[in-house]
Amino acid sequence: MSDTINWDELSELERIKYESNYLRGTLVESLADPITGSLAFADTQISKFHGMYQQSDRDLEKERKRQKLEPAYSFLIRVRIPGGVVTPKQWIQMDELSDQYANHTLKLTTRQAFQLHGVIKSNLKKTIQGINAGLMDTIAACGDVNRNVMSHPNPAESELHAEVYETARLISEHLLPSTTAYHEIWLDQKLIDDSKKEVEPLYGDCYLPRKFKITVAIPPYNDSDVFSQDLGFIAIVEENRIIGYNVAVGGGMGSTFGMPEAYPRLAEVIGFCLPEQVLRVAEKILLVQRDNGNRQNRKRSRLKYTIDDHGIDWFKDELHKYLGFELQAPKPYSFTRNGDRMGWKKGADSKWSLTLFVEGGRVADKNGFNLKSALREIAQNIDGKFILTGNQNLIVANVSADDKKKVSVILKKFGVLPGEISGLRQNSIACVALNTCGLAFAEAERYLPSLITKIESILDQFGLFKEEIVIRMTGCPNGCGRPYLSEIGFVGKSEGHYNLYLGGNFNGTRLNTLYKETLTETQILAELKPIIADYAQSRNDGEKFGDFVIRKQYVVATLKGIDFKH
Ligand code: SRM
Ligand code: SF4
Repeated sequence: MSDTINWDELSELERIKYESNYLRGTLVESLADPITGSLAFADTQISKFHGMYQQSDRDLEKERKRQKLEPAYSFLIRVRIPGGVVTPKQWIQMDELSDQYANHTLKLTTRQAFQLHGVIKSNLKKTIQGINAGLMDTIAACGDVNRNVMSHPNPAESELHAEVYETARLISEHLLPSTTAYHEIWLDQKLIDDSKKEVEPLYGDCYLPRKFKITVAIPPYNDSDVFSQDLGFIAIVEENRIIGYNVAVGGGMGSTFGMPEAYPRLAEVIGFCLPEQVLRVAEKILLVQRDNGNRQNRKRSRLKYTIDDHGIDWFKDELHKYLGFELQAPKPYSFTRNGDRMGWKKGADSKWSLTLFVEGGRVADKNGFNLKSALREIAQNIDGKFILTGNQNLIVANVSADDKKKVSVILKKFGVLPGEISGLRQNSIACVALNTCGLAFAEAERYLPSLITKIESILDQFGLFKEEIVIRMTGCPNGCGRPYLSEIGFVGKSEGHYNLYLGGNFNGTRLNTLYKETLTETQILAELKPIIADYAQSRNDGEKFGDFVIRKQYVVATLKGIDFKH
């Protein structure tokens, strides 16, 4: 078959995938090479499908170069956790692995997964084995496959929420690659003798053209930003029963400065399917993308571009052919918000859950705020669930009334006092950026908290400290913190400089618009202050900040991804 492919026309990654023998590459040899802390180039690409990225400490970049040393290589490991739900035992396992092999922190990601940072090559296998010993895995957490499937984060909230979570879990299992390379390389399990006989029935030998992302939402909560995903299922509830799902396709946040053809785009609702059709619909949408996505240019290879290049009607026709039936017309639905609802809540089964704000998703012990120790002690002492949200926060769920008191006591003991934060901070997301992300132009996770403190003091002056406003920052335009769906968005341009975007809405159904470019902190604060003052004075009753800036014409609403400007 390789004779019939003109590799020169395709992106380099296509050949690497094809020649990898179903994701084996030369990973075993790369791992065994003692000379370097890195992997061979092709293996850096293949290892993504196994849930890891090779990185280097960017804080040390210049000094290492000066000393003529290779970069300080280490790896991030991403754990696949459909719907973000783990047991206390699994939490403890991750906590221990972070201390044993990583940088003593846990990162809760914007896709309800764990990341470990700073794992050196010689510890990769032990870490992956530790994760698997905790009955978790890292398969397909990265790479050109379907990634961790998200869902509304609290199955304990009601039976409907449990059903939505189960749907997400089943989709994730259904779309896993079938190669046994992962088990062979990391777990020393030789599952079949002749790997050449192996096939990937869904993915084929070149996998997808690019990453693929799915969520399952349950209105009115858009807490996994359904319109930012390649594929979103929106639960339709009638008489307290999920009668099916609206199907939304073609969302994505990634964009590139100076490339107008690479833009964020919101998913479009194309129809409705029954609960029993969900797996087939997910699979066939993935296959339409597998067979038609752009394999030449990775900047244009997500489903959103396949749809924009061919048209949504073509996409629907093609999907219906793959499905062998037509989706029904979409049903009405409405979202009210896209962030998390903080604090204690009682579930349908009379158990309690606490949604805790985790700044930047980083679970650490720092400056007397010992969140990591607190959560470890909670996991050791309560019988519940830990649920990672799509906004980098954490829900301690399924807690009995007695344990509820215990949780509060433990949090206080470790200096974690939920509830004392502003509405702005509660609704903040910052991507990782420096020092680990190789693509960052500027800080995000390490900087946003202090910027928020300064914006808070402006909000406080105008009596808006508790006002919920969605604010997001990323260190580059790739969009990992979904900045283009925020009411106030910052995207890093260079060290200390950010583009400022305004006018997304509170329920995550509108892209924001570039307001000012390449601002320093002083300029950001100077730009925001008069707008906040105006908002305090002349907003309508209940009017959210993102809607206000559009009504007052600070920016014009972005109606289509293709019209988005950097
Ligand atoms: Fe992301 C690449 C971190 C969610 C769009 N993302 C990266 C890498 C792996 C950098 C790299 O390729 O070398 C970052 C690693 C940084 C680090 O040191 O940890 C990275 N992305 C993250 C996380 C950890 C951000 C966070 O702070 O939570 C999120 C992990 C999610 C997970 O558990 O799977 C994360 N990334 C997202 C999202 C949000 C989402 O999925 O809901 C997006 C936007 C949605 C989308 O995909 O369109 C996103 N990441 C990207 C892109 C741009 C993709 C594109 O279509 O252009 C890249 C770059 C790429 O793929 O070339 C990227
Ligand atoms: Fe890195 Fe950019 Fe993603 Fe932030 S948005 S984690 S800087 S790739």
